[in-house]
Amino acid sequence: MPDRDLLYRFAVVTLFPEMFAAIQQWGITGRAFQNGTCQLTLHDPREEATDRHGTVDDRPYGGGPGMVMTAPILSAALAKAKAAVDSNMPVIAVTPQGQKLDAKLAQKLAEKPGLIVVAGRYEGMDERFIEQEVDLEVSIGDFVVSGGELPAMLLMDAVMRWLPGVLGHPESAVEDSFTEGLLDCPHYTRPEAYQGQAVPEVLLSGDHGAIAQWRRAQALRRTLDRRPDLLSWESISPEDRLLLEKWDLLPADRGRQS
Ligand code: 9D3
Repeated sequence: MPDRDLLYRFAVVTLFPEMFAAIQQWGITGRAFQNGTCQLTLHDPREEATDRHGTVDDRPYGGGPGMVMTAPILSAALAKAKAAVDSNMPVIAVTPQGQKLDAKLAQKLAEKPGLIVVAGRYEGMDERFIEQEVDLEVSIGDFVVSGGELPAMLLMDAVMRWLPGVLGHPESAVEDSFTEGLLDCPHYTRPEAYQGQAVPEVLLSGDHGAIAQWRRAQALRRTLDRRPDLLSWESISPEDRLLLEKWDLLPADRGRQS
C-alpha cells in the first residue's frame, strides 16, 4: 500500500530504462517513488522495432557521422508513454539544443500533473518527431554528455524537489540556492576545532538574528565573488551593502568612495 496519494506521474521514453534505478531506488527521490508520491513508467523504443535486429535508428539524410533515432519508432514509444500517464501532460525532449534548465523551469513543471520525458541516444532524434510531438526541448547546460538519460533524471530530480512532501521541510525547496538568486552560505558541524581551524564565532553565539545576518552576508559575498552573472556589485541594495560592511565582507576596493 502506498503511504500517500499520488502527486505526480512521470513517463520516460529511453533505450536504457535500467539507468533510472539511480533516482527510483536512492535517497530523497527514491523515497518519493517508494511511498507513492511519484510514479514512473519506462518505455523502451527497442520494443517498438519491427525488424528482427530491433533497429531504432538509421543513417542521417545528407550524410555525416552517427545515427538518428527514427520518428516512427519514437512516436510508437511515446504513444505507450502517453497511455501510461492518461491525461494531457507536457512532452519534453532532453536535447543539447533545448532551453537551459533552471530553478524557475523546474518549479513551473512541478505545477503540472506529470511529465513525459523523451531521452535520446546516438546523434539525436528525427526533427519531424520533435516538431510534431514535443512541446519543449530542455538542455542541462552547455556541455556534451553521452545520452539523454542523465539529463532526464536531473530534470526529474529538480522537479520532484518542488512537490509538496518530497523534501522533509516544506521551506527547504524555497530556501535552496538559486531560488532566491544567491549561492548558499558556508556550513559547519562538529568538531568545533578541526586541524587548527575554528568555527565562525557567531554560529556558536546562540544569537539567531546575528546568525541570519551573517549567513546572508556570506551568501552575498560568495555570489558576488563566484557568480557575477547572478549578482553584480552595482545592483547590491544599500541594506545588503551595510550587512557586508558590518560582517567585514566588503572587499577593499568596494568600501565607501573617496
Ligand atoms: C555535435 C553533435 N552533438 C550535439 C551537441 C551530438 C550529440 C552529442 C551528445 C547529440 C546528443 C548527445 C547526447 N546528449 C543529450 O542527449 C543531451 C544533452 C547534452 O549532451 N548536454 C546538455 N544537455 C543535454 S539534454 C540531452
